[in-house]
Amino acid sequence: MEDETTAPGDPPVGMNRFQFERTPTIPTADEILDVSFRRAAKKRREKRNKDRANEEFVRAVTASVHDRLVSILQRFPDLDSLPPFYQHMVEILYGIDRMKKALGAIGWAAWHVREKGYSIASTMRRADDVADERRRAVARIASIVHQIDPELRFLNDARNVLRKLPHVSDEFTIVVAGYPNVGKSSFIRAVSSAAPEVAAYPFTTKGVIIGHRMTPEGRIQLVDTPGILDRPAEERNPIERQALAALMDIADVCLFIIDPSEHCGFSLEEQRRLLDEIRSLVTVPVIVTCSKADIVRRCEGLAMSTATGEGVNAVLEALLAHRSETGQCGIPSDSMQ
Ligand SMILES: Nc1nc2c(ncn2[C@@H]2O[C@H](COP(=O)(O)OP(=O)(O)OP(=O)(O)O)[C@@H](O)[C@H]2O)c(=O)[nH]1
Ligand SMILES: [Mg+2]
Repeated sequence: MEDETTAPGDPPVGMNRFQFERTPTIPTADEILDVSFRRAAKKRREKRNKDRANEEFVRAVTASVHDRLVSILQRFPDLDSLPPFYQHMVEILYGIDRMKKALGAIGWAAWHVREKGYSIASTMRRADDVADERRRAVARIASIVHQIDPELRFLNDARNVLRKLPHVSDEFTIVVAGYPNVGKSSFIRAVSSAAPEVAAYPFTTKGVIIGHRMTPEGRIQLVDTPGILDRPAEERNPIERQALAALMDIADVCLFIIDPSEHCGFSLEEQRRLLDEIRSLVTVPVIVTCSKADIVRRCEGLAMSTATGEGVNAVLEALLAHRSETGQCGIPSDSMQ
């Protein structure tokens, strides 16, 4: 589905607006059946010829259930054309194949409901007990739809989680990494031209800050990595490892923040080890900066303080200098020895 409306500050239409946000709630089997039966029953009450009414009831239920199932498929994002970041996320959290299987089951049910429903409807006029045929059709349709209830619930759960993912567009992207409390979010807030988006990654309870900034060359985005780098690589679970890889995948340049004051709770040594790991993970340039320069100056590289604003612009400029290299594999910068 193509989005035609944009709110102020939204990326322009066509720039990977995240499609799960526009996916309606997926009903359960009972919800689909209740609405379809209620509508068809209302029509039946209005008919005088009872035999014709029974047949039309079955046709109406069949059409309604079928169309509702097809509409779920039509309004669900096409997984193969999702931007890579979201494909990654769907894969990490639910599995693309698992999700395709669920969608396939819904297509199967739509087809079977139509086959069964219309086939009973077309022969019921000749049956001895038309009302009995109607009940048979209802039972068949209900049974088919109930069979896919777990798939409907699975897709709705996924939709509820995926629609809350942060908006990540294909603009020039700075991914901000570093241990917790080093000042990642503070930096994104300091350089964002509008109020940063606060979203969530489903694999962490921490709020994600996504910031944007207008520059003469166009808009850039800054993406936070909270709750993923809280522990050494070997202690990270598979979801965290994949999530980190997915985030690094969207980076045009990575900003690694070191807190030399160690107020963040991690020693300089530990922070340097994480820096080495990040460098081995990405093919884009890694810019290193030391935060909290208002407290401690123990940094040979770019020092900054989001508290006083010192050095913040210089860090941003160093990052933007890599804009012309977008799409190329950069050589990790060695701003800190
Ligand atoms: N003095 C001083 N404090 C800072 C500076 N930058 C950040 N802080 C403080 O450090 C703490 C952590 O900052 P955040 O920006 O939340 O750090 P973070 O890296 O986003 O942390 P997580 O989201 O937990 O990973 C906060 O209390 C900030 O106020 C700075 O330049 N100077
Ligand atoms: Mg943060």
